Amino acid sequence: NNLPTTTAHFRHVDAMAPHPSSAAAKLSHLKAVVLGEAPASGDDDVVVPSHEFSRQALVPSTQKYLEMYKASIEDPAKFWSGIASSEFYWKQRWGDQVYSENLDVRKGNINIEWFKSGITNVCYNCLDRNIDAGLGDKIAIYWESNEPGFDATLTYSQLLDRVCQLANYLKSIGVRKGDAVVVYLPMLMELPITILSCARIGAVHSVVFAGFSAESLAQRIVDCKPKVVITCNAVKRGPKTIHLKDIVDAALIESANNGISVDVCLTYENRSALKRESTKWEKGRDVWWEGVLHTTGGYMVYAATTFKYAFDYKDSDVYWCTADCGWITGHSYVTYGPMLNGATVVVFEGAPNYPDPGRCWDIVDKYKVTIFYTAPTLVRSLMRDGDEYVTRYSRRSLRVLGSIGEPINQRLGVGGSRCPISDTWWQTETGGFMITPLPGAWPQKPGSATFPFFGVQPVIVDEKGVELDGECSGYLCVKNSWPGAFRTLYGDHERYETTYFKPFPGYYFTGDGCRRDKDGYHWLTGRVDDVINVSGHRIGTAEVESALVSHPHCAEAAVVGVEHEVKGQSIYAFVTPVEGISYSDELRKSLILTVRKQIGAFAAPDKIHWAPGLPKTRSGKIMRRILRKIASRQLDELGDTSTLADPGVVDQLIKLADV
Ligand code: 6R9
Repeated sequence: NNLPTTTAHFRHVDAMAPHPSSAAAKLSHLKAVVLGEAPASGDDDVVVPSHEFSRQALVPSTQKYLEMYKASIEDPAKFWSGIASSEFYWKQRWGDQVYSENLDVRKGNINIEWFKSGITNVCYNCLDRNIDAGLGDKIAIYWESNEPGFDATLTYSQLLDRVCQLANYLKSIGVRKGDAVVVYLPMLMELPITILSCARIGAVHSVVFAGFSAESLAQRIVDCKPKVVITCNAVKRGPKTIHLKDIVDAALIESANNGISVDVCLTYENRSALKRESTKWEKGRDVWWEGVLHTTGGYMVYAATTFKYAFDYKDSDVYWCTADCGWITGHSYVTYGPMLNGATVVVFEGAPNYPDPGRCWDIVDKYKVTIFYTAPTLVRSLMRDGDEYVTRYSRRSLRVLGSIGEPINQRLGVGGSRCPISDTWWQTETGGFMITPLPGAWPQKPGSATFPFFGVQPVIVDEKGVELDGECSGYLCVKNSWPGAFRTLYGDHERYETTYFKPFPGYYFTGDGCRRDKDGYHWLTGRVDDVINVSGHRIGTAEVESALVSHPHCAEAAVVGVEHEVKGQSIYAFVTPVEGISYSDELRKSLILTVRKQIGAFAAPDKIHWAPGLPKTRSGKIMRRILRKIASRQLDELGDTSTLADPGVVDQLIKLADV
């Protein structure tokens, strides 16, 4: 019952309802073309793929999906080994068993293995294999700089040359298979080049999003003890120049203080942002980039296959994903997924609203982008600036849209626009899409990620871990393994088991809530744990709280997420100052600065709410449920406060809400 039922869906597919409806037609071009127009009503809005789209789609009907899905569940070994051997190069084939798994903590250690003892190289599969197949002169990357008018391209052959140079350099300074390389780069071509070079020589790349602070970077350096850190001297984002190398310098001092010194800091000269003459330099450690020249198998097969089907990829497509390679989306769907398919990828260095909010559509027209994959938060932020920035551009090349990162706001939902939208639900942990529309295969419902990808068996369980049937809502788990599944937490297998497999024995627990409707569509309802999703960036409440309490004037802090028009959620912090310190604007600013410094600007609280005390149970647990209600000003929905150690705390907090 978590699959499309034929009656409900074929009716719609066969009907091939004409759209958009007249109500929808009144809505703005922005909503219509970028992410579809707003649905008129609730769940039951069904958007049928156009006949034209379905006819050419890789999965052209619900029936075809059901056939393939059943094959993937009934015999996963056959399904995935078929794809792995027909579409990838393996130096050595895997052993007798395609996969083995234990996802049940009651039966021993958690263990997921796919294509065991197979030998392959994901970089070889991205580049050499495609070049051998005749794609050498195909554009691999369109690079668009921050400044309109500055751009560059690399063909697959040129990309391979650049990757080999860097891979050779890394080898020459002693980077070996299994060694870690920390990468702190913005969206230059050098970022995918670096990722692929590491993969080529078997080095583990730890890409740190270039928005993280020196302290966060230092922590990651200490964790993975790399021989080399790769960065660039500076980057421009919009009108601002950010001196990345200075941040790395500070991080290297900090990590050296913690006993980890790094031999080489390889620095790319990003001339349009800063000339090398003005770059601070530490002789002996710093080297200019020039002249210098997950487990792999399962991740590779999964990233490539999900990319192909969820975006209905064709050789002639030009693909643009707006994510930064510092996050998982940039790994699976800027670099590996598309390149394994030999796709042409746009890499954009700059900010989406620079020099004006039309930049994205300018890029779409300039490169004739056909598949555009982005986050609802970006669209919301651009929508504030009005339609004229959108309608100025034709956007005619677009054929498929994808969305990622958060439950897609109803108002931005699909509504019968020309392009199908893949609302892809997945996680860093899953490596690739898990629940996603296959455009062309079945009708969509705005706001729903629809049905599971091949080989994925999602289940919804209640708080006791009992699987629920039919229409229901509860905790989203997965019952089996899939090739892209993460195999452990680096260096901490115990935490891996505790966090993901112990909450509901027998299943992988996603941390998300989910509802299944009468037609079997899945609706993600957001995190049920202490994770806040700000502009698609996943932030743990504990991380922000510990940054706040490290401030000498902060006694206690509790952080919750509140709904935010553009960011999805924003960070709202309740702070109790230490005895004798009173609230002040200065303290507020300095607390925010502490978080920016320790984690990064994207994690800074939007609101500090002074709290003489926090609502706690008698056992001392902070009741976040109450804090969330206060933060979102739903004061009449506070619920039962009688179990609090001191119910008076709540009234105090309400009084201070607007101080
Ligand atoms: C790829 C990525 C994962 C969390 C996930 C969920 C939320 C992602 C979503 C979505 C609703 C979607 N999420 N996609 N919620 N609909 N289409 O974002 O990975 O940074 O690990 O975040 O994002 O809450 O659990 P990650």
